[in-house]
Amino acid sequence: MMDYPQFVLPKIIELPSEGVVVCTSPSNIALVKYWGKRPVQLPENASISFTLDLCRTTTSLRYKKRDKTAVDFDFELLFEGKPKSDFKPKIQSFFERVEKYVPFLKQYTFTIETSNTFPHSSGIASSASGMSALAYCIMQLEKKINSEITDAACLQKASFLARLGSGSACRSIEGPITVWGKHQEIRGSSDAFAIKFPYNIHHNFENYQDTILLIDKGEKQVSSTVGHDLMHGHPFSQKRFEQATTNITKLKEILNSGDLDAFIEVVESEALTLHAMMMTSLPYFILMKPNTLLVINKVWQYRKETGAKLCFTLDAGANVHLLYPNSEKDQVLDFIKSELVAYCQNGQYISDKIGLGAKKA
Ligand code: 2P0
Repeated sequence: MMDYPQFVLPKIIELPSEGVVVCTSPSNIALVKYWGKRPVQLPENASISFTLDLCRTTTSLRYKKRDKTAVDFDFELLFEGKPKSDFKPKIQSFFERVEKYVPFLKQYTFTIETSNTFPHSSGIASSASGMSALAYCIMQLEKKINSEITDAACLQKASFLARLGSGSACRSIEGPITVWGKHQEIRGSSDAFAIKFPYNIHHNFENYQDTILLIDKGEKQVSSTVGHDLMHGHPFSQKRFEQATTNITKLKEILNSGDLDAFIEVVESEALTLHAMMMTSLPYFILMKPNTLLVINKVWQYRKETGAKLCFTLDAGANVHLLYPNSEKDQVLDFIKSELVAYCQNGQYISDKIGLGAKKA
């Protein structure tokens, strides 16, 4: 039986012969983290994230109809203008996974050109922006084939496809806040795709800021695939998945009430728990660097002294995301420049904020 029949393209009448679609999609930062999955690309717990605005991937998908349908996919990949063969396997397996939902892929020769607004190997999740941008491009092509698809269905299918490329990517299609994973208290939530947070969001979160401190740009010690895998047989995994579920319930309330102290508590606890899971798996990893800890302590000290609502979160790496309300922007940026830049590699940081997701470029 076919899984998710609602995402299978109805009979194809006519295919456009050639053209190009260009899309751009942002990264996102999880507040409640996705860490642990089961086949195929289904999360062990629901996660919720801020969609970012400026950290983006722009992808152009050039398509040309082949003379006859072949058994293989035919695509070329250019990253920042140059051929990039090491990205090909990931796209090959993405195509294999999504083909049954977008069965026209083998009928085209594709040239995929992609570039990021953020530095390569900066530790910013390029799989989230990259896979969501590609999925969104594919849906722009599907729209030309299936003009009856509604905008809402198109967004949902883009998220569904993006998930099959990289789990967190499904949360980048829409914004400002998305939820991925079935959760009893989030209406319409699903393991198969992310949805826009379907409740009222307090104005405290409008234009919420995320300044990303680039602490260490070294190669990732643990790929996300390995990382997720470490949650199988992990001594604390079940408790962790339950905790994430409870934290989503808490955040649902916090996003509505605007209680920033409660927000800080959930978000920082989630970040440290994610790293605690890695420190307590076998094999074990420490992905924070000394400067990560120094920054965290500075943030706590600043908060204590000023009462600011600044907090941190972490991805599966050493970089620190600083989250704070737009109303505190000037003071926090002064603090970052005077106290935190010294801990960043080459003094690098990226000022981003909450954003609205993928779009045509
Ligand atoms: C997240 N991360 O929720 C968590 C927190 C990193 C830390 O999702 O294997 O690249 O492609 O599904 O999405 C990173 O993992 O993993 C991730 P795959 P993905 O954002």
